[in-house]
Amino acid sequence: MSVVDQISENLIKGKAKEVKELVEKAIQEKTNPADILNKGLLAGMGLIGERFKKNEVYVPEVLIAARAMKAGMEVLKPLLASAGVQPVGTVVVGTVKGDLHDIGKNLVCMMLEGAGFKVVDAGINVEPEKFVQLAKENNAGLIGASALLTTTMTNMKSVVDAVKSAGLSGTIKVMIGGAPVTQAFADEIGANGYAPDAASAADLAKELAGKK
Ligand code: B1M
Repeated sequence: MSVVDQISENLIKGKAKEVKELVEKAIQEKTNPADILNKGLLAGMGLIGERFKKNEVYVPEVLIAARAMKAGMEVLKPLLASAGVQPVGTVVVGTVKGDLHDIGKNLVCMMLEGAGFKVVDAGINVEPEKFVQLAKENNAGLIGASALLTTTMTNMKSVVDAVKSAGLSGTIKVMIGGAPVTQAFADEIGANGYAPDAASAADLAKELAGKK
């Protein structure tokens, strides 16, 4: 089995130490950094995402796999920049104003990173204008808003409106998700997309970024 396949396999099993060592080995063997990323780390994370969508694995397995991916990324990141490997896109992710739930939002961040995005984590209780400010500062084409309360999901419309008010509807797309959120709600508030879970959020982000 090639070293990139071993990286992918160990990532799926959540073996952070092994993934880090295998990435180091691949670098020593002069494997192309883009292959280590795409065929090793991202391929493994993609498979975990597929299994998560099918309920074959659950939140803990995804978190452990994401930790393994981070261990590999720490070694690989400096090489990616010098090899000219660009992220798929940049996305600002946060939980909307008034809402402190962040477990789902953090999962979404991890799956987006696993899909090759640069993720700017805005945190929780994020003001609509803050989403826009961070998107502008980081040249992000996407905002991801999460809400877990029926009382705060209405603040997602304020995020869509803040993007509009800044005159950026053409350049910044807004995707939403969270337990009480539905596609019908996304359509109603004029969001660009809705995803029911973290793995689907990564698929949707790629679609919205024109990478799928
Ligand atoms: Co809260 N809480 N909570 N809570 N809490 C819920 C959401 C609730 C359903 C519990 C209940 O009553 N049965 C209820 C909401 C009711 C409603 O609005 N209809 C509720 C309530 C009422 C409250 C408080 C108001 C309680 C109180 O103080 N009286 C309070 C509100 C605080 C606030 O936010 N202002 C509150 C507080 C808390 C804790 C702080 C104690 C804690 C949060 C800890 C934390 O996040 N760090 C908490 C928790 C843990 C929950 C439950 C138990 C679990 C939520 C969770 O993390 N799920 C929840 C009940 C439940 O769901 N069983 C509940 C796991 C997570 C992986 O799933 O976040 O849905 P989820 O994310 C999924 C998808 O939704 C999707 O992908 C994720 C993974 O696949 N997704 C996206 C999420 N964001 C996305 C964004 C996307 C795309 C997909 O694109 C951008």
